[in-house]
Amino acid sequence: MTSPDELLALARDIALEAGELARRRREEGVTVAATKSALADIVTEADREVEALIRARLDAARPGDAFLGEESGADGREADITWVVDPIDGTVNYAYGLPEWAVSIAAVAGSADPAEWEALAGVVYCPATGDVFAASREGGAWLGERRIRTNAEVGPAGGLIATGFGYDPATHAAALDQLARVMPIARDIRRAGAASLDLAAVAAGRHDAYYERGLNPWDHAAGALLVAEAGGIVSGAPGDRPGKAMTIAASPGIYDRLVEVLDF
Ligand code: LIP
Repeated sequence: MTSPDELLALARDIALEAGELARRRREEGVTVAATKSALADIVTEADREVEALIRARLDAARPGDAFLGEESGADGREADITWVVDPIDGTVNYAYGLPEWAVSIAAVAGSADPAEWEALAGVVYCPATGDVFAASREGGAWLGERRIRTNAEVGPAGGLIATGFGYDPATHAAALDQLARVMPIARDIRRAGAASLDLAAVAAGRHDAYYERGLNPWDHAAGALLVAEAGGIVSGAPGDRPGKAMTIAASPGIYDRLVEVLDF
């Protein structure tokens, strides 16, 4: 069986190549190819091209593995390892020319079901900043060569808490009600627009917590491993795995308070 660190080395190499392609396409100008689940949910030609590159590199290196990508879906293979990929997480930021977008690649044991998989390795690469966040199971979480950990404690002013809003306008009223309940425990709120980078920020102590409803497996597969390996707590609703219903990632010093105000 390939070790998590070997899977991580492959994921990192591919993420760097994919991120460079995405960065070049951004400089050349971005074309929206289609909308998906809602008018605001766009896919660019670069999303599709970058995912095709990642898929080709993984197929060449590990032809027996399975694949689940945001743009091309699941290949339906039965395999010991499944690669869960968001080629450009933060697509809207990418299309507008904002820097908060990332290549997110994770390797999981078992199926591509967040309720069942065991995350083994994950990389979140932000070409705009050069930040390479990486984690392997029981290997810790890293930013470049530096080991990262969630914040040891949350100050008296409250937590720096990130969140996001889904593409479906029908979900926004409930999300705003939830945000109103969170504000009393927050020093401030951040909304960066890329779940993988929000999760990486929790792992690196740049956020105290992050929560969002409606995430897809590829949005959180790598970032959730980063947070867990950095000493944070990752869940869906309490006792559940992260998923569509809810994703929560927090330093231990604020997790319980956040769960309480989210009021499941
Ligand atoms: C995005 C997430 C973000 C969420 C957006 C969207 P995409 O993923 O990273 O956190 O708020 O609605 O789901 O579509 O850019 O890959």
